[in-house]
Amino acid sequence: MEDNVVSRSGQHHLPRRNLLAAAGVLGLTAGAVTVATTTKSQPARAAAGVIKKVTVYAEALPGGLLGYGLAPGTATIPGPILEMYEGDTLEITLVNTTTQRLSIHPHGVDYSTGSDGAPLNASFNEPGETRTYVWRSHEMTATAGRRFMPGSAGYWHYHDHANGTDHGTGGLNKGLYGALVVRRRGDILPDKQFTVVFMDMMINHKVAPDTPMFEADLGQRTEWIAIGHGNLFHTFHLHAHRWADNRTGMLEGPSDPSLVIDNKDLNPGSSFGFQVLAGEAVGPGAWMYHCHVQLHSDTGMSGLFLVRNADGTMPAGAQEAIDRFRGHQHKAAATAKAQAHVHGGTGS
Ligand SMILES: [Cu+2]
Repeated sequence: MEDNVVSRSGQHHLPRRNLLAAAGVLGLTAGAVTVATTTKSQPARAAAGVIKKVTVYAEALPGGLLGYGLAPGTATIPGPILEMYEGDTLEITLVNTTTQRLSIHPHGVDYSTGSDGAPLNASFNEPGETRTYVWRSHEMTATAGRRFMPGSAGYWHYHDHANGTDHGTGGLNKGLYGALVVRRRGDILPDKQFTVVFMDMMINHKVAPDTPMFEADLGQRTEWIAIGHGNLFHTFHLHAHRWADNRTGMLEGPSDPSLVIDNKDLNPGSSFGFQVLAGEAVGPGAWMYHCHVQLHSDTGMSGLFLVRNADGTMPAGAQEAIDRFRGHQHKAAATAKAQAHVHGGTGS
């Protein structure tokens, strides 16, 4: 009777004699489970992160545009690069100085519905309203079965999700977007950072030759954050530089299997980033970056990456190239376009 106890949970306990016989095996198993559990929770337990508070101002810009800035009167398109380390929390207090409903919605990080930035969750700023959004992040953790849950580190982005439509289409069209970088502790920090947003037929809301000219001295570590928005398919290409198609753009060792590329799809909502040493293996000069969809590059989706000499002086031929880009080249493109229209009109 005592040998066959039914517990409160309804499970039959083994008769004592069987229990004793099985004890050795059970003991080992239990031990193994304990070890596995310890291993699982030990290696990459998230460090206690810090809470970083940032105030972001959404402001009206000339031409009916909108932008985010870190101080009143400093809004830009794209907005400021927001950064955090895995495990940290970013508390974004968004001050809406405009007369329009808007929000801030992040990619890649952790947040509750209240910080979603979407009207679906009533998460937005009314005109003139100030609201705090909380973005959390986590480090990589080991899980059972020799697998890993990825951490939050990556080249992400943020944007409005409430202006114009419930998807923030109006906000994106007006310039409410920017880069969000989540770093892993120990990541190499860059000397310079560039945000490049391909959206519709524009780069950072500009068309060549008014697109940004990014500048660095030879050998400086430049970090590129590429973001896609809008309704068109794009491919990002950078002349004379190449990067590993992984989280950082750098190979982690001689057998790192990452593809090395110099062109990558940049479609709406996606983002990636990489670090390259300016002019590495090729030297200084005026290099181009552009969308590699030909129709797009021909009609204004290109810009310049000016790699100066290591001492900051202008390399030979660079100014001529810049002048060509700003004048002649795009005049020629415009002329070719006009001629194409003329030919089309004659029915040839
Ligand atoms: Cu394109």
